[in-house]
Amino acid sequence: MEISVTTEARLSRPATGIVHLGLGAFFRAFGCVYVADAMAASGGDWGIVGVSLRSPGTRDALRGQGWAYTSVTLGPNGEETRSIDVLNGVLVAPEDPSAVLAAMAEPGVRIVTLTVTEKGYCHNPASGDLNTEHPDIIHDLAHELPVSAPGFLVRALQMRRSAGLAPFTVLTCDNLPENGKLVRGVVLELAGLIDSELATWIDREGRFPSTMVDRITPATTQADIARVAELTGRPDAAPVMHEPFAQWAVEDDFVDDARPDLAAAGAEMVADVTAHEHMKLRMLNGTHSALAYIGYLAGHETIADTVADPVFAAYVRMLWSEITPTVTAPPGVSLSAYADALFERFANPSIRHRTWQIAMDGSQKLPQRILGTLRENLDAGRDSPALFLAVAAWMRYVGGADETGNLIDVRDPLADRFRAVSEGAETPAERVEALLATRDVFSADLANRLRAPLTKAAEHLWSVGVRTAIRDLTG
Ligand code: CS2
Repeated sequence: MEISVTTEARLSRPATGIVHLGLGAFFRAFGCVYVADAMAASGGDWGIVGVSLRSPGTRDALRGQGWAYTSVTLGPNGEETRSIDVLNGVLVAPEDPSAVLAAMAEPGVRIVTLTVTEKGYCHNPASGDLNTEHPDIIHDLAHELPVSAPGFLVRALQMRRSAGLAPFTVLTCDNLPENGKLVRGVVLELAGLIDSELATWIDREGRFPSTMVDRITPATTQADIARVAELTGRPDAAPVMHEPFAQWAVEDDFVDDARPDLAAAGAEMVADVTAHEHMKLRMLNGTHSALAYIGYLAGHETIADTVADPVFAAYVRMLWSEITPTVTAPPGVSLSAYADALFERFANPSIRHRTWQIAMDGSQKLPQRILGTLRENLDAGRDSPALFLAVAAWMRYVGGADETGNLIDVRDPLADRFRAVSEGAETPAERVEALLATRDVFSADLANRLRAPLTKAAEHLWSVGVRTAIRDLTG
């Protein structure tokens, strides 16, 4: 009896329509939930095969539980759990890259979604172009079995073209501006270096809608795993913990219109996502990064702890006042209401989102989160002391030691370079000068314009410490 129930459940599973590259907690707390809701509302074969591009941890944790896992909504008044069962399997790319390509080349697969983080696109963060000196790209140009996300996209599209299939839609869900255009650019550039006819075909037939994704999802901890077992009465080796809020704005531009009914799941299907993206990247992610460096240096472990401190609450409000003049509100949105809602989200005490986690990969995040805003404010002659202080705090942070001399575990593709450069600088002004020379982050022209205000901010930060510097700013 039990066996036949299991068999029936297996037979009725939706077939795979999506391959997801970069199966971290965020996509399982976000995209998988939307796809589950879309299928519950309107059906369709949109089962997901997840791909881990590096390590087997997620696959190993989920395999024993039939790929299902618990999603936990952390509301201010308690937790709600839900079982998410849309994964049809998880592949680990370094173990078997051909299996990943074969999955992506399946005729039933119509969409490849991505959350590979900013650095996964192998682009130059300052220019957005493919970084052809990136070791993974050098590898992927020399071998047919890729290691990079752009490499997997290009080789799988090449297989589909040879098989006479339509391309899949590439749906990026990373926090990058005009993320569809960005991934399209790196894919076309890489394809062009491999086979120019392939690039022409992708250019003509491919679709790369941009998206704005939003749900705060801190990394799952051992304590979370224990808590979920307590809540549900079942062990789960890989639950995901997230806030109640979720927003997905998606450009409705898919190959053959083949997609799950995301609108039925609450996604906003729009013609142009730029306004949503700018608002979210600058107002949420920009302040998140600022609070991460500032909060970390002040000894705060999480974003919620940071904004519970009145000095820092005033600081984040000041950041929004500097950011909003550069943001055009999407239709029907009030930027001040959006900021108020963000403050509530940051303050949610159930979300233990570590400042250290958000501080990771600053070299890949700063350009779109903070530097674009600074550039526009400089152009318009508007001062941005709170944002300058945030960049100065990042400069302090990447030096690898906090204000009391404790070492910081800096995670960033450029961490070694930043540490070396910082150690060679004797004064804050020298540190600013040396870090501004990082062309992957600061264009030469922006570096020139930032030198004076950043030096001033850094000198003040170094001399009085982060808490006083913030207090001096916010009054
Ligand atoms: C955060 C984001 O880790 C980070 O850099 O700023 O992951 C943020 O939590 C999400 O973009 C919220 O949607």
